[in-house]
Amino acid sequence: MQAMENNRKKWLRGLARTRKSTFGKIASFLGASEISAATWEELESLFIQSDIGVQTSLDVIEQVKRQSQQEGILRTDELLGLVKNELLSRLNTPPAQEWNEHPSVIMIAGVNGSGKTTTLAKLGKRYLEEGLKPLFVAADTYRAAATEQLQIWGETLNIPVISGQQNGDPGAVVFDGIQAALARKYDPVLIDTAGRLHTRYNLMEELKKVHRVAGKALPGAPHACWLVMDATTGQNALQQALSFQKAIPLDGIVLAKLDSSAKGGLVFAIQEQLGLPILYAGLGEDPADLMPFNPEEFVESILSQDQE
Ligand SMILES: Nc1nc2c(ncn2[C@@H]2O[C@H](COP(=O)(O)OP(=O)(O)O)[C@@H](O)[C@H]2O)c(=O)[nH]1
Ligand SMILES: [Mg+2]
Repeated sequence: MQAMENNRKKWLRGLARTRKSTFGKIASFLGASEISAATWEELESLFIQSDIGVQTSLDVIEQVKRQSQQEGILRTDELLGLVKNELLSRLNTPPAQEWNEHPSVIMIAGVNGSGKTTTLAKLGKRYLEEGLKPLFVAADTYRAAATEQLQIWGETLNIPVISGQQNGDPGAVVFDGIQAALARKYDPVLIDTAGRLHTRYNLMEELKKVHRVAGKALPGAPHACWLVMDATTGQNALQQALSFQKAIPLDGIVLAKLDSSAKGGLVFAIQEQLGLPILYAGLGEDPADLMPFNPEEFVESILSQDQE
C-alpha cells in the first residue's frame, strides 16, 4: 500500500511539467459546463498542442465524441473519464521481462545525451535490489568522459565495470565484458554504447558490429536491445529512433527525462509510430528515478488535478 502511494507520488511529481503545460489544461477545460460545438474545437486544439500527434488527437476526439453521444452525455465534466479511457486504450502495458538466458545481455543504445549511461545506473540499481549481480560494459569508447561516468556509477553502486582503452574497439570491450560475466557469473550484463562517433565512422555500422560481437561471445546475445529516447526532444526523437530500429533489432524503449519534458504526448506517438513498448520512464536524474512504465499511472498523472 505504502509502495503504491509512493509510486503514484513519483509519477505525479515526474509528470508535473507535462500536466501544467498541456494535459492539465484539458482536464481543467473539462470543468462543469455544457457541451457545445466550441467544446470539440477547443479540445482539438489542446490535444494538438500536447504533442500526441495530429492524427491521434483527431482520433481520440472522434471516439470521445461518439461515445458521449451514445451515452447521452451533456456536460463537459463527464467527458474527462471518456478521455482517460480513450488515452489508456492507446497504451500497452509493457510485457513482463523474462530472463531465460544466463547471463542475459542487454544492449542500451541512443543518441548522445539521451540518458543512456544514467539509465544503466538506474537499471543496475534495480537489478541489485532484485538480488542479481549486474555488470556494466563501457562500450562508448570514443569519449573518455563516457567511460569515466560509468565507472563513477559503478563505484557508487558497487557494480563492476569492464572498459577498454579510449578510441579502442568497442566490440573488443563487449567481448571482454561477456567473457568476464561468464567467468565470474555476473548477470545481467548491461552494455553502454556510443551515441555519436568521429565523422569517419558510421554509428549505425558500429552498433551492428557491437551487436554481432556480442553474439560471437555468447550465442543468442544480446538478449535485448533497448533504445533510450530523450522525452524533451519531441518529434525529433521519433526520427532518430527509426534509424536505430533499422540498424539493430530493438525490443523496447526507455523514455528518459519525462520529468524535464512538457511533451508527455510523445508516449502515444512512440507506441503508434514505432510499435515498440515503453519499458521504463526516467523521472529524474537519480538512480532511483526509473519507473516501469505504467499506462494507468501515466494517464492519471497527466490529467490529474491534484496539485502535487
Ligand atoms: N531530469 C532527468 N535528467 C536525466 C534523466 N536521464 C538522464 N538525465 C540527465 O541527462 C544528461 C545526459 O545523460 P547521460 O546518461 O549522460 O546520457 P548519454 O550521453 O546518453 O549517456 C545527464 O545530465 C543526466 O543526469 C531523467 O530521466 N531525468
Ligand atoms: Mg553516456
